[in-house]
Amino acid sequence: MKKLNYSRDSHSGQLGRRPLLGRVGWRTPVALGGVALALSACNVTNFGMHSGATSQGSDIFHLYQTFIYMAMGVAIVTFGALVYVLVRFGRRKDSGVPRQRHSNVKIEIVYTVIPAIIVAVIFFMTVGTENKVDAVSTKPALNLTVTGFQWGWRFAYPNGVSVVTEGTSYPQMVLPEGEVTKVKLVSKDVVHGFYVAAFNFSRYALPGVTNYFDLTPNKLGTFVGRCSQLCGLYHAEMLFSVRVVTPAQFSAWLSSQGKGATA
Ligand SMILES: [Cu+2]
Repeated sequence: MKKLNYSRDSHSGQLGRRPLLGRVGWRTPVALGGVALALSACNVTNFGMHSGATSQGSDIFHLYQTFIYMAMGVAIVTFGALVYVLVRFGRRKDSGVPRQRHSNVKIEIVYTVIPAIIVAVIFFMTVGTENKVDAVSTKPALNLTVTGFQWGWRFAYPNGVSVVTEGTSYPQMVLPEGEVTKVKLVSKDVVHGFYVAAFNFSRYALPGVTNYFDLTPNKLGTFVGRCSQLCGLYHAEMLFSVRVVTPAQFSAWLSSQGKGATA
């Protein structure tokens, strides 16, 4: 049988065998594995994403994290198969090319059905999480109206309390931890975006459209908020902050604001 040469020497241009793994050696995979281990030791299981300071944001985070783990599984299987082929058929001097065939129906069905199942799983997980995140409570603990305008925000609480951008001061939204706040989001003029990175949440504030969503903070702290839509000259100044406090601190804050407003 005539031997087939299936790689070309890149320097001489002559046909010859230069197995890939022979050149790469075993050190590269081991080094890459070491880097991966070192990264996982530094708690990078967030994969660059916020873990979510609301229950809705945590749901989004867990969905994203699951996607990454699934992608890692796919990567291990595909790269594992690739490395197997390189080692099994690339190293020996006279092993020749693997047995050639026109098709393998069993394998083709497997590698069509498995990705289809993965896509279906991802789809239904996404729909489930989105429905949870977009669900709006009928009995929220707090109703809050957020208005975006050029160029600032108004956070209107019940009993006439409202916090608004004034001059160069950024407004602060105060929310009770562990309770559902139902936000009614509107715009006075152009398209704005209500965006809190730590909540993994962004939503349009559209003129003529009212959007509703729930925020259920599950972490105490202060978080940066921004306008996520380029809305004109001072768009970059449309900053705000969200301070999450305990329900008791929240009622104390709200009543103190109420007294200030009526005084
Ligand atoms: Cu804006």
